Amino acid sequence: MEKYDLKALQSDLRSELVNGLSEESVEMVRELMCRYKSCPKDWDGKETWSDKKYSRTLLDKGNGHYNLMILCWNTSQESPIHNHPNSHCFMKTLKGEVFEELYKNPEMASCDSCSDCKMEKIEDRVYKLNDVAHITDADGLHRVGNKSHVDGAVTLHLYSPPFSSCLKYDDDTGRSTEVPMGFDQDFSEQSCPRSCCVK
Ligand code: CSS
Ligand code: FE2
Repeated sequence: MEKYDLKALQSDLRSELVNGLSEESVEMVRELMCRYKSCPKDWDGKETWSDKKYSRTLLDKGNGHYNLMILCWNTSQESPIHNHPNSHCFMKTLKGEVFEELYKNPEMASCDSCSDCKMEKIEDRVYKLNDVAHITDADGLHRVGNKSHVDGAVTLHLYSPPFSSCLKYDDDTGRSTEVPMGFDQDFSEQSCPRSCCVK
């Protein structure tokens, strides 16, 4: 059987999301990301590691319908609690293991009087090699990170529609601040816009 590598996944994502993500295509995207089994040579040269913050490397702009990217989480690095504005977030573990803390979205809370509420955690989750997660703001907000003091972790993310800033939330007050989200590397120009030949 022909190997289902990252190029094949990118090509299938292009086809599946040619008109953007619909509710019906959510399961298909999840299945495609599950079907792909992590192989480090597929993203050879696309990892980058920082001591300051997890890094973000853009692989594909999906004709404007989504962003596909690789995140490298150095030891003990984590994100703030954040949202994914009006977007679907799919995350697959390519290397190591990442944790996810899921929080209630204060925007969905019924308590109007409360503008200073500690963020309420709903669940702790762990995503091992090849696991795929999916979240929208309706499910909640999350913090993602790498608890290991020894090993880095690598994750593959698909956001549809794409976004270039998100809200981060203060743990103690629930107050949000808009933060721009840049890329440390961009390989998207190397992806052919046609689904037949993603490089
Ligand atoms: N949303 C974060 C990563 S955790 S899903 C980001 O894209 O930087
Ligand atoms: Fe996230």
